Amino acid sequence: MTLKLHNYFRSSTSTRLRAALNLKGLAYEYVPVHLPERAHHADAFATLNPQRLVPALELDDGTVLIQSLAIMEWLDEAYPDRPLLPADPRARARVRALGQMVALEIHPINNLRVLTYLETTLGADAAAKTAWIHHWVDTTFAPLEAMLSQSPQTGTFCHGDTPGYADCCLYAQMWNNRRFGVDMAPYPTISRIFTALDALPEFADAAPAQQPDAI
Ligand SMILES: N[C@@H](CCC(=O)N[C@@H](CS)C(=O)NCC(=O)O)C(=O)O
Repeated sequence: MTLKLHNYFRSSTSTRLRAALNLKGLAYEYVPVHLPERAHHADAFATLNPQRLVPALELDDGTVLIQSLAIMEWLDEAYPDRPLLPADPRARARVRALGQMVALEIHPINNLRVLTYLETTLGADAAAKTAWIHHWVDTTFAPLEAMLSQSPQTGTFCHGDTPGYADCCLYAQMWNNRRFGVDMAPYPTISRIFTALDALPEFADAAPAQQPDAI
């Protein structure tokens, strides 16, 4: 199966999916979609994803999968080897919760189109946008740090010593945090997990700076 990943180097939803594909050992063709040039608003891209968001994963029969979390779940179903989610239902619920804290509570509020709306429609300046981003990261990173630091289920990674679904979400968010200067001092467990993930080629190769369209 040939997989074509329509994505952008700096997009954290793209980074999370690149890490997931790498963890599963699946090769893919990298198709850059230049978000600042609004390539995702071109009609050609809208035929792939009517939502005009990256990533989109195109399969060799023309099927296009969208929504990174749905795609990650599909990857586990289509390629059961090297699962992103653990087998035990309670463990799966914990891992989904950790990943979705980042993917559903931080990312959508700090997404490019939200920041653009804040600036162009509501008149927010750069400092206000940065304060917004930090606020919404901190709002979820504080409970995430508490959950990870207090649970015996946390290991080298978010859940035990095998990286997976939640780690893909966390790793990607950390690059946004760095870009926008989020202070990580209050989050030692998250920082430790990020360092462990970044030491793995599956994650390091998914990092924004390593992508062909990185600037
Ligand atoms: N929930 C979607 C979110 C996709 C998404 O918002 N992607 C961002 C990049 S990280 C995007 O395309 N933003 C374009 C924009 O905001 O205009 C997913 O997980 O795939």
